[in-house]
Amino acid sequence: MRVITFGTFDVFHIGHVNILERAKEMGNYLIVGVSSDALNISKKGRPPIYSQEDRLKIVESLHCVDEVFIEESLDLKGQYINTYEADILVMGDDWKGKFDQFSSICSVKYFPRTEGISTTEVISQVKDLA
Ligand code: C2G
Repeated sequence: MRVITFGTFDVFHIGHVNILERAKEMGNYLIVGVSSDALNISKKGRPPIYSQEDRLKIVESLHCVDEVFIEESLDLKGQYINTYEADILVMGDDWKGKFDQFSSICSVKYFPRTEGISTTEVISQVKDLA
């Protein structure tokens, strides 16, 4: 089974590893769409800390990840699912319900987020230490 997931994966942390490992357990081939810098600015109103090239390289280096690409737009999700012939779409439950429309082309699963960590919290903790 081919699994696809999406994310920014900025300031890579244990919550990211956990969802990617859980996604891989759903099948045998994991494809990850890494949000472009421009998409991150439009979603979060700020540029990511790490560039899209670096974030792509970090995610690609994980042994649970088989293939990566840059996610240019949230609106292309259906197209990405078809292009990469994904059987299952996995997302964290902060996106719960948001991608249910794709259940006509693949199975859609939401996993609980890892508690107590987020890129925003890490950035703010580092700022406090500086
Ligand atoms: N995540 C998690 N636990 C955390 C933090 C993140 O399980 N503590 C999951 C999110 O739910 C998401 C993935 O890790 O499934 C990537 O998180 P982000 O980098 O924050 O991705 P996001 O900016 O939400 O982009 O098309 C969808 C977007 O590209 C998702």
